[in-house]
Amino acid sequence: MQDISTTALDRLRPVAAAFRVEGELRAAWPLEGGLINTSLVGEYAVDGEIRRYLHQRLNTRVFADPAAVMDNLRRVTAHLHRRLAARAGPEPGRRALALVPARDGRPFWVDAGGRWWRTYPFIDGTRRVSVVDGPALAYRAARAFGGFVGDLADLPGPPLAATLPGLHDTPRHLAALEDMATRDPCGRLAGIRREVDAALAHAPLAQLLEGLTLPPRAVHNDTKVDNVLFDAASGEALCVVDLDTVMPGTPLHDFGDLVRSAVSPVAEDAIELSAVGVRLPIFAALVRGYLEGAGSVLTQAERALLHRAGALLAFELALRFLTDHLAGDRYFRVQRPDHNLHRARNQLRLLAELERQAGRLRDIVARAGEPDRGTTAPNR
Ligand code: GN1
Ligand code: MG
Repeated sequence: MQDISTTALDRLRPVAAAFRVEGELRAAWPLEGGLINTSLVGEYAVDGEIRRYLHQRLNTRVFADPAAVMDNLRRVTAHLHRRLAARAGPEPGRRALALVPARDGRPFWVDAGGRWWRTYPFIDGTRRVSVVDGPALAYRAARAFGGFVGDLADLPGPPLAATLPGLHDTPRHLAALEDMATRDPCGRLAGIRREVDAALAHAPLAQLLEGLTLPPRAVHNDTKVDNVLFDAASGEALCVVDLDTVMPGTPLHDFGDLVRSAVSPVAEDAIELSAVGVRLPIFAALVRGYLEGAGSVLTQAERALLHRAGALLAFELALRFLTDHLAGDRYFRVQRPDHNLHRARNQLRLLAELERQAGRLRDIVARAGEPDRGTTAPNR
C-alpha cells in the first residue's frame, strides 16, 4: 500500500503543478474500476482543509484523438451544468463533472512524455456499484442515464466528434473476432474454441440495428452501471461519469449496456456461471427509470427495440472480450490470468439467459409503455 501511494504521489506532482488546483498536494492513490483510463485521486491541503481532485490520464492507445475527446467533454460538461443551473437544484457541483483548467487555460495538459491529463474536482461522499442490489438502485441508475441523453438532446453546435468510431459496430466486432481467431497470435484459440463457437452461433444478432434509420443523438456509449456515482448517504444517483465515449449514437446501446451490466446478480467478470442470470424486477426497474429519465425523447422505433438491447450488448462484449483474450489482453485492463476469457464466458451465459427470457422482457417493456397500470416507481 505504502509503495502504491508513494508512487501515485510522485506521479501526481507534475500533474498537480500543471492544473489550477487549490492547495498543496499531500496524498494520492489510484482509483480502481475502469478498464481503460488511469485515475488518481490527489488530496490537497488548503488553509487546514482537505480538498480532493481526480486526475485522469487518457488512454491514447484507445482514444487516438484526445483533443477531440477533450473538446467533446468541454461542450458536454458545460451543457450539463447549464441544464443543472436552469433547474436550480441543490449541489450542482456533485451532479455533473466539471473540468479544472490547466495553468495555460486549456482543459487538459500534455506531459513531457506526451501523456494527456485532465482534472476534475473529486466528488466526495459517493459510491459506485458493480452489482446492483435491488430495483430501487436500478431505477435510479437508469433514470440518471436516461436523463443524460434527455439533457443532451438540445446540445448546441455541430454534432460531437466520434471519439471512438465503431465502438458499437457489432458486425465489426464479429469480424474482428473471426479475424483474430484466424490469426491466433498467442496460440490461445485451441483452449477457447467452445466459447468462440458459442459466440459465432449468435452472429445474426449483430444485424439487429443494421438497416434501421434511428435518430442520431449524443449518447453516453459506456453506461456500465458503475459509471454512475450514487450518493453514499441517500443512495441517490448523483452523477454520470466516464464521458470519453459521449458521441453520436443510439440510446439503444446505452440502455443495452446498462441492462447487461445490471440485471445479473453477479459482476461481469464473475467466474461462477451458474450465478449469472436475469433478474426480471431489475429489468423492469431499468425500463421504468430509463423511460422516465429520457422522457419524451425516445421514438417508438427506439422503444420497440429496448427489450433486445441487453442481448445485443452482452453479445458485443462477449465478442470484444474474446477478441482481446486471443490478442493477448491488449485492450481491456486485466487483473488475473484469463480475465478476459472469464468476462467473455460470463457475458455469453448472460446472453443466453437474456435470449431465453426475451418474451418476458418484451412484455415488461410493452407494459411500461402503457399509460397507468397502477404500478408505482420505487422510491428514488
Ligand atoms: C470499458 O472504461 P470502462 O471500464 O468504463 C469499455 C466499455 C466496456 C467496459 C466493460 C472505451 O469501460 O466499452 O463495456 O469496459 N470502454 C471502452 O467493462 O472501450
Ligand atoms: Mg468506467
